[in-house]
Parts: sequence; structure tokens; C-alpha cells
Amino acid sequence: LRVCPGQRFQVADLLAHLQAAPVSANDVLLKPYLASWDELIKFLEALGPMVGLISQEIESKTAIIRDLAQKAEKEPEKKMKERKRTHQQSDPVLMISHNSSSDYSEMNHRLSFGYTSVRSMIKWELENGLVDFHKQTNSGCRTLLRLHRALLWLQNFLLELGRDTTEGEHLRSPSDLCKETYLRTLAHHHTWWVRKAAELAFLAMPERPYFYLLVCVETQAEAAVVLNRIVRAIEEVYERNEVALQEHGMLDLP
Ligand code: 1Q0
Repeated sequence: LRVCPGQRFQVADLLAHLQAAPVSANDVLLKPYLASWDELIKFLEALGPMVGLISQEIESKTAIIRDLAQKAEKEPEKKMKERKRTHQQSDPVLMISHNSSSDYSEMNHRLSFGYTSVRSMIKWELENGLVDFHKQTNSGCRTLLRLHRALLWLQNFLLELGRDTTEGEHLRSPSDLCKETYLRTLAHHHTWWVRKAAELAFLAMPERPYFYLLVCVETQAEAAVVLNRIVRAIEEVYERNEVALQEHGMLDLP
């Protein structure tokens, strides 16, 4: 992947974040997952103010999860202090495990704690009664679900865009592909007003040459290679999140 000088959005960075996200057999790390969205925001920013609404929406969704993560970070310190106060002197074991922070079991503990990964977030929010299955809240799980649905649209869109029609077939405009894949996926979850706003955003989708410029390629064949790598990386992340959410009955969280 080429580095595009002077550009904020770098397709190599996007791919790196996406590929850093899968962890263990079936989990996804939240930090690189959210960093992928940060990178997509940079892409949108290059398209101008027409899509400002979308970048804002992504920003606010990622901020919700990051804020929750920050609050949860402080929880163990609080609990540890409380326990230390009540168990002082009487619990030497606790003191040892508290001081050896490089301990392997402690690292393992961190991976399964709080908002480290999608599965740890689900576990944490269920255990702390933060997920509401009947009414809208700002839980990390329902917020992730919004990003998750949007990622399916992106995967569909980039797949279509990367289809290399070397047989001389007519290449469809990104704007049309954007609309078609949106109606097939994300639109099902949007209100009438949001769909209208989306229609405006499609108009801001650049033609292929500008697109090639943003991902630093010159031909459709080159673009297909880059896009297919991104699509495969998205698929891996998307599938894992889909299974995790589905296993917990979270695919319809209000
Ligand atoms: C030019 C880009 C076109 C994008 C097509 C998708 C249009 C969506 C527009 C919707 C506007 C957002 C307004 C708010 C929506 C919320 O109601 C909704 C539900 O949340 P809630 O809390 O009300 O239940 N929110 C969402 O669905 C969240 C996600 C929406 C935006 C997803 C757009 C993702 C864009 C990614 C960047 C595309 C760049 C591709 C470049 C790749 C280069 C290799």
C-alpha cells in the first residue's frame, strides 16, 4: 500500500487498525476498532462539509464507548482501595497481587476486563446492569451495534467499488453504488429523515478518479487490490462482532 504524501487519510493506517483488532479466537479489541473509525472520519473530512453530519455521528458514537471505557478504568482502583481499607494487614495475598502489575494472570485479567474488547464489554455491561433490552440508553453495546451495522454497509460498498470489470463493462459511479448498498443494508435501520440525509451525502461521494487519488492508485485494477484487502479485513472484524452480539441476543438493541 502506498503512502499518500500530504494527506490525512491513509489507507495503510486504516488496514493496520482493522488488522490489529481481531484478538484470540473470536474477539475484537476496541481500541483498534475505534481507531479504524477515526481513520474513516479522516476520509469523510476530505469529502467536504456535505458529509459533516456523518462524521459527527461517528465521532459521537465512538466518544460514547471511549467515555464508558474511561469510567470503567477507574472502577478497579476504587474497588482495590476499598478492599485494601477493609482487609488491611489481614490479607497479605491481596497486597502481593496488587503490587505485581506485570504478573501474567493480571494481564489476562486486563484483557477480559471492562472495555478492552467487544466480548469483555458485553460481559461487563451485562454484569453491571448497563444494557437495556427494551428502551434506548447509551450503553456501549447498543452504540457498538450502530457502528456494526454501518460497517456492513461499508463492506458492501467497498466490495462493489473494488469489483474489477476488466471485460470493458461499464463501471458504475461510487455515488450509485453507495446508494444501492445503503438501501440494501443500513437504510433498514434508519428513519425516513435519516434516509433523506443519507441521500444528500451520496451526492458528495466523489467520482472514481478522486477516489483513486485518496487511496493512492491510478487504475481500477490497482484499486481493486487495495479495496479487496480492506474488505477482507472488515469482514473478519464484522463476523466476529456479529457472532458476539448475536450470542447475547443483542442484534436488535433499541
Ligand atoms: C459519502 C458517504 C456516504 C455514507 C452513506 C451512509 C449514510 C448514512 C447517513 C446517516 C446520517 C447519520 C445521522 C444519524 C443516524 C442515526 O440515527 C443512526 C442510529 O443511531 P441512533 O443513536 O439514533 O439509534 N446512526 C447510525 O446509523 C450510525 C452510523 C451512521 C453513519 C455511517 C457512515 C459510515 C461512513 C464511512 C466512511 C466511508 C468512507 C469509505 C472510504 C474507504 C476508503 C478505502
